[in-house]
Amino acid sequence: MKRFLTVLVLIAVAASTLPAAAAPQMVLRLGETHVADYPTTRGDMEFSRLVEERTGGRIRIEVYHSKQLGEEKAVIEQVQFGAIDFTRVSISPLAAFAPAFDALQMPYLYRDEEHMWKVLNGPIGEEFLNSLEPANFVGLCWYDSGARNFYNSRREIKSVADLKGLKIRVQESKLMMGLVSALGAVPTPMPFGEVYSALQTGVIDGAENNWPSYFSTSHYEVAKYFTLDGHTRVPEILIASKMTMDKLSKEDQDIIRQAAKDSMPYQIKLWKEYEKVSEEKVTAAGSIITHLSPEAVSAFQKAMEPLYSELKPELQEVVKKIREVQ
Ligand code: BDP
Repeated sequence: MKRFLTVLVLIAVAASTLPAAAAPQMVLRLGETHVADYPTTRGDMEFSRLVEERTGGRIRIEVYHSKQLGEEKAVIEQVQFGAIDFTRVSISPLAAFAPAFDALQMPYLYRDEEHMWKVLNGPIGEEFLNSLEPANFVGLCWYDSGARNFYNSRREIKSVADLKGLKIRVQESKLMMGLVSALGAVPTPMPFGEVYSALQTGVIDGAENNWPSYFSTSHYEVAKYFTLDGHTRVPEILIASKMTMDKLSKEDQDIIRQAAKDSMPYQIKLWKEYEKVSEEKVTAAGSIITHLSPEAVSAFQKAMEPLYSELKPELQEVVKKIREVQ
């Protein structure tokens, strides 16, 4: 018994002298709209894992997925004021806080996916990440979001004319409202989380998104006509609150920036896999997938051209530079 007690005392002493590695010195929060297994959420988790590993556990970033901290617009506002430390969002709602971002999400802007990544990973993308500081954000990295397409519960969309009069939900973005109006449909801005029931009750006829979001939200259950028009590629972005970053040492800021960049290949790989899975699942569930003829695609592009002339001259310059990237 005496020996047993001595051992216990020794264990207690040893435990009390252990380095503090197990207890993080700083716990930060990241808000994410998507569910736990969605590629952006898994990218956030990889970012968090790398930060924890590289700071020896001093900094822990907790990922609150599935809108636990709120819908995108509200979360962006809180990041701006330092109440939430990080978020991963679509650049569409972010453009309300940093209008130049509209230049990166114009319809049919990129020739293809490779072109988009050249732009984002090159000097233009870097400039955009750095441009957020006056708005009190720090841009960290980009994630993949594929291309967005229209879907609805009423009819197959084979041409621009088929969209006429349909009520289409858009993100809380002026540009997206203009885009839907340019096609003769009626834009209805609404938070992401309200779209399923709005489709189900007929408050809206349709929405637009990529394969993974169409699948993961179950929108395919209530809007089975999906047209592959690929009107936009809207990158995802990981941002930090400038207030949070300003509290950290230069070394920790660098660790965070690098960890974000290093989480990109992982997110992009998962994205590709999840795009395929989503396409298979919604097709098996009975969605009607419509491929557009080249003429129909040209008509979509033509209908959206006025959006380019409505852009501010400085953003038209950015668009020109993006198009020049080879
Ligand atoms: C998804 C984005 C998400 C957006 C959502 C939407 O990943 O961040 O909020 O679209 O349409 O593709 O609101």
